[in-house]
Amino acid sequence: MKALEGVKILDFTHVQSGPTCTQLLAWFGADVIKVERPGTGDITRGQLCDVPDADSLYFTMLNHNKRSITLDTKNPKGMEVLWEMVKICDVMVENFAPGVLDRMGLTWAKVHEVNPRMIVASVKGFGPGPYEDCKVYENVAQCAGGAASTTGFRDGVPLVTGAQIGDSGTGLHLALGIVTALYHRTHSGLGQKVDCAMQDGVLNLCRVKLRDQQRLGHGPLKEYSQFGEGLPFGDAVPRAGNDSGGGQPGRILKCKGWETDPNAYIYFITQAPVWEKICDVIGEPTWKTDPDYAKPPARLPRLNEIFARIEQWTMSKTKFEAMDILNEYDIPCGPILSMKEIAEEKSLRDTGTVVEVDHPKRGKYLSVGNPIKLSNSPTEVKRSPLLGEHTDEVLRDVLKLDEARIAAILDSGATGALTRTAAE
Ligand code: CAO
Repeated sequence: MKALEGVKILDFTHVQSGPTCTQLLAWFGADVIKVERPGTGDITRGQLCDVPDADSLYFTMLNHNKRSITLDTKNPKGMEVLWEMVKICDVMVENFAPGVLDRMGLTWAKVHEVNPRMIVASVKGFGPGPYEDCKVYENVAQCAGGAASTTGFRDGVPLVTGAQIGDSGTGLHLALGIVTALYHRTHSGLGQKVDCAMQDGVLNLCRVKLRDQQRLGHGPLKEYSQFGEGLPFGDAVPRAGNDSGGGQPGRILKCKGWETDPNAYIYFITQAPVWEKICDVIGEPTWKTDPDYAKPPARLPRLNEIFARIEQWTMSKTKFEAMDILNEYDIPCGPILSMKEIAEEKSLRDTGTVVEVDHPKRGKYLSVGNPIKLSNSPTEVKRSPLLGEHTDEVLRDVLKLDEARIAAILDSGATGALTRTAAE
């Protein structure tokens, strides 16, 4: 049995944040039924398309292991079906703009009355406050959650990161909230509301920067390069380039081939316990005892000089040669891997972190599998559903509606014209 087998999810999510959450739950074994608008479905099906007439990778990579039912919720018969789903599902997950669910009549009070065991989980851009009514996408969350103001270089503009911490990060938070509420329900017998705002999710991932904001009140941040450069700090945490956010100074350093390869770099951490080994590797044995370099506090004002010297060494090696040598001495480091290198990395394929999936309309493609590995509940990644592929199946086998009712629903157009044809 899969870990979440038996859990039924009414997946009312779209774009990225909500679908990431429900995809994880599906990978853990939940039966995730995605409700989509007839005709178009999740807007991402048609965004950033690369293969004609096939669902985009944007959609397929976020909606594995789900079923799809098309329902026009602006049609009364569509809402009727939706309420039938509310009655039998354990969790409803949604990430509509603020107010949409209420306008559909799916208020928490009404849902809780119809199915007191149902958990209703929502992603919104902001929690209660001045921006609660705003629509939000990834980069807005990164900006409002403190990530952008602390990312990039001191003399440059704020930067967003390629990691989708606003969307996928919030989806992860929401999934944890849902399984926690499911566990709580085993004691209470009741569902509850689970809310996660994207701003809050991003801030949670930026907590070291709120740490630094408070440290700033007690003096300069000595592990930031800016300190060694003698530049004064302002009243807010500055952008710190590639400085390490932890207590062990680190930087991205050039490796052999950097002039032509944009990813010929390595992240190098001058962890205190292995400082002597670092000195030996780079050929500066006197730094082991020299009072200007021997202890971490003495090194802090000299980080630029120290990393420049280490870089002379890394530039004489490829990033993989440097990795091999440094790992022998237990010196923490990591190559800057391109997406091409990651896609081709055998060990990631072996563990199911990168998977090849077959799709009837687009053929084979690569996706990121489940990064969370459960020993008794392994993940099998199955292709995303075609739009409305399971409409009939859900009406008949899941909701167990009788034929007359199904015919009335199909005739009303609530599931869309395509499904009607398929049913006939
Ligand atoms: N049938 C009929 N209508 C449907 C439907 C269906 N199956 N599903 C949704 N709709 C309707 C809704 O009822 C709503 O109509 P009204 O505005 O008339 O009530 C309408 O679709 C629009 O929904 P939306 O507001 O969620 O979509 P949008 O494109 O306007 O906004 C987004 C998109 C992402 C900005 C917004 O959903 C949002 O802010 N979500 C919360 C934050 C979030 O998750 N952002 C991350 C997005 S990327 O992961």
